[in-house]
Amino acid sequence: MSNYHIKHLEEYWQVYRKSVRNPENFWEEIAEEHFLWRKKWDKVLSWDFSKPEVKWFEGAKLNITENCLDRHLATRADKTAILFEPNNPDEESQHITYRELHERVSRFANVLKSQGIDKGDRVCVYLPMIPELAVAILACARIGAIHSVVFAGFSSTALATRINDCDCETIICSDGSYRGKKTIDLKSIVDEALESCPGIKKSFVVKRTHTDVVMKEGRDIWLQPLLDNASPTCKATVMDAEDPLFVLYTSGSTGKPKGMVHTTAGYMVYTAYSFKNVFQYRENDIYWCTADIGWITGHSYIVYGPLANGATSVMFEGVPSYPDYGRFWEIVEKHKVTQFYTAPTAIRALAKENISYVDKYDLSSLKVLGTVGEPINEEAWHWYNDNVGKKNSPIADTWFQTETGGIMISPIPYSTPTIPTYATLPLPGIQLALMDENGKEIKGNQVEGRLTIKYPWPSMARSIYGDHERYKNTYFNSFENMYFTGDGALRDAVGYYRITGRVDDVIIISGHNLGTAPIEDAINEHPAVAESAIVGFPHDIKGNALYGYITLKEAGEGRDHDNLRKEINQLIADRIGAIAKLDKIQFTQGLPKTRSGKIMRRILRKIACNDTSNLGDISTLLNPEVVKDVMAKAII
Ligand code: 6R9
Repeated sequence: MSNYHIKHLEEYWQVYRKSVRNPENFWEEIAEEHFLWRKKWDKVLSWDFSKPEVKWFEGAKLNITENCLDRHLATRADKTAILFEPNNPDEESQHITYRELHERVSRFANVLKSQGIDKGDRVCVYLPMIPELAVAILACARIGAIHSVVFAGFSSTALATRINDCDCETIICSDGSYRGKKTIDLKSIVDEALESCPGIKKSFVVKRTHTDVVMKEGRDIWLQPLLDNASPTCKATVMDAEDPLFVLYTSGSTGKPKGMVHTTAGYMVYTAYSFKNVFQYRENDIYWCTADIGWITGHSYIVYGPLANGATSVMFEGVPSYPDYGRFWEIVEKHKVTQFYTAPTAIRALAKENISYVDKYDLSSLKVLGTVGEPINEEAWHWYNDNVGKKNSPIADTWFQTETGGIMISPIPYSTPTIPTYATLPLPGIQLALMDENGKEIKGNQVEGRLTIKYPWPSMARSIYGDHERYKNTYFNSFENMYFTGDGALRDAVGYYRITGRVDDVIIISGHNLGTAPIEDAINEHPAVAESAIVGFPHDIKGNALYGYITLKEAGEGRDHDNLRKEINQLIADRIGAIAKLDKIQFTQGLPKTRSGKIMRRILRKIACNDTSNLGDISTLLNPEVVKDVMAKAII
């Protein structure tokens, strides 16, 4: 028997040790017991990080949708698979059962097939968070087409770049989307993008907002009539373990976005296993991840991981602030959500608002909380723990990347300890190492370095679409025989990991390496501070000095800025040391963020260095107006 579901600390260590002693054995047992294979593998793993080449479950045949859908029909046909919560709270929620989802995916898959889409073809999916998004990607997977989801908040330029990079001939989009009070004209964004995408032959359009759209003859097709006429059953295409399942773009700070290629069997096994353990998932739970499916978190932990476990996964179309800041909590109460998984940026935004928005609702159904995407600062962690979890729901601070496919470092709620700002422990099968600048592993505890992974895990990306050389250079050239994450981390006296931020963001002051996360964490402790971002700028004596961009809570508005500056620097001196004091502090209305909520320090660094002629790739920027404002008021 494999230890598929870890239940206490001792068991964690036991499982972890076993997974490291013999990784192949460990994953093989899990794959054997918990999935449906058309044919089992000939070899569990072959790998060579110098190429790099990694193959899991070679020779196996399967279809991931048979694992996410068909397999559940015998016992869970009437169970809700996707619980759709619309943007407008007055519109009814939809409970889509496994039987219905199976049928909808099959119809959609038949439509794609009848339109000439084949195994290996790339299909761009540009849809809001409506059930058709999940259905569309599963339909692709059903027939072996490779989906490439582009977050439906991206601009036409960002969309076009991704369509062209991935050689897509098909796009699935919608007439429009709802986001809070706004209705967005998605179709015209697509039309604009397609002007520079000569490769696109067909565009399938889902009706959501009933907005007037222009349908281009010969290219644009309404989807619904096709679905109505399609057969409700569709034989799944048998895939090889290493056949690509999807491409998902991660924005590099410069240059082209990278289309990470994920393959079938390993991705399925790892996302299913990590979902089950990190969220301590049990049969009747109602699990909700607030991410967008256009992000790896949504792929792995709204769609594939939960459905592979036969779970009920909530899919929310709207935003946390509509109709008011209580919306998340209203949904938790309404559906008796048991696991709630969100991002630090959302937590900080909600913590800024009146606590009555939280207190109004009954959150007693919650058992596990999760966070992902950025380092969570201590204050936000406590706010989440106290007000949402009522000190009763462990917080899984989950660290992972588009490239890793699944969660790599996280507490296992109810089994391993949680510590504010710490992602804590690697999941079973994940072998971490911290490296110094000279490429030497830093052993022992109470050390800090570059976070790397020294052994393959099943859900790792296999390549960058169309550019394997770039894949090698970006991830495998920094340290021999290791995958380099690009993040810095520290391992404390006990061996728990804390992510200190992107290594690119590290600031060297008088010879000391300072990660951004711990300093921002100290700043955010100040009662007047809502959020902060620090960057370095050149300094004659220290080499670099620190520039802080700080947004204030309502309580801080109207306070004397010079006093605030002193208090904040005092806090930093107390918590970290005088070396980390800020030379310049600019109070701003907001911070530039990516659309998945990450602070773009790269732009702030350019502003601090008075070098704003070329801000690099800003196609994923959420709030361009903030950049202008920050630039106008920069302290140079
Ligand atoms: C899942 C996701 C990956 C980068 C990653 C790191 C940061 C993610 C984090 C975290 C600290 C956490 N990150 N989770 N930093 N603590 N719990 O976010 O994927 O969009 O590819 O970003 O996000 O810097 O390297 P992706």
